[in-house]
Amino acid sequence: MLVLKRVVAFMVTSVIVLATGVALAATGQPEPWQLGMQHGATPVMDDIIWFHNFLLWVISAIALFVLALLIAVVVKFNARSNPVPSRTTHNTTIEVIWTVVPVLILVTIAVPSFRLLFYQLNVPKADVTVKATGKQWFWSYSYPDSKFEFDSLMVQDKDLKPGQPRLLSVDNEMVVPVNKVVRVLTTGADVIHSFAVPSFGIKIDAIPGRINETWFKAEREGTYYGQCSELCGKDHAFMPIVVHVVSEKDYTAWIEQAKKKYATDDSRPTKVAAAGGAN
Ligand SMILES: [Cu+2]
Repeated sequence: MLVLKRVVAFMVTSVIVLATGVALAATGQPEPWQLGMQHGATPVMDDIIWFHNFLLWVISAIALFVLALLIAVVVKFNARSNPVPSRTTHNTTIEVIWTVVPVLILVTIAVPSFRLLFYQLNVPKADVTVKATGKQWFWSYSYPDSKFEFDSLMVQDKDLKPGQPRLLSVDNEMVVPVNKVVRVLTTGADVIHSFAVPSFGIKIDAIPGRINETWFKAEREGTYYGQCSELCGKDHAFMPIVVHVVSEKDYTAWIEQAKKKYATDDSRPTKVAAAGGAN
């Protein structure tokens, strides 16, 4: 009985979620018992969620229609209730309908699908550029406009502070301003990784020897979590991505502070070169 109750509760929740198109997770990270996708924080993700829900309605209607046809066939045309079967082999009207209707359905799906694809792939003029380099097994973020780079490593279980989600928190977060177009360049330093943040609707391979490009515009401040999404070795599961979206003012302050914190010592390579030359 308990199992039945749970199943019914699950189905009722599913129907409510499907009917309203509401994703339960609004925090930029996965949640226990989450149904649907993580809440969108960018216009691209909002469109992806819309498209997903739209397709769910289409496919549910098709599945129910086919189920109804099957039941009608089973009930009306079994050997007992229909002992003398019809010898009809062709019906032009029905043949035209079952060709044209699927074509119309596919066109209805293709239009928003291609529109979304172009929206994702056309990178608008960027306000901020961040290069994410996948390494075994952590990410490095570089801000070419401000000329600094830093590593972002997962916080180990024993070092977690209250409120930090396990396996998703990092020591140095990537920080970006709210409501600005952020261009993300990705590359790999060793093997193929993949930079993915579900709430932003981005997932793009980070491939050694080439630069990939995607973009997002976060419309709400907050902390958004993602993970490497290309199997890249033994610690693939332990190289999370954390993007902290802050106000323009906080972003400027962070940039100033980060420039000092992550400053690379330009004099060092020169010294090494000089030392090498002396020998
Ligand atoms: Cu990886």
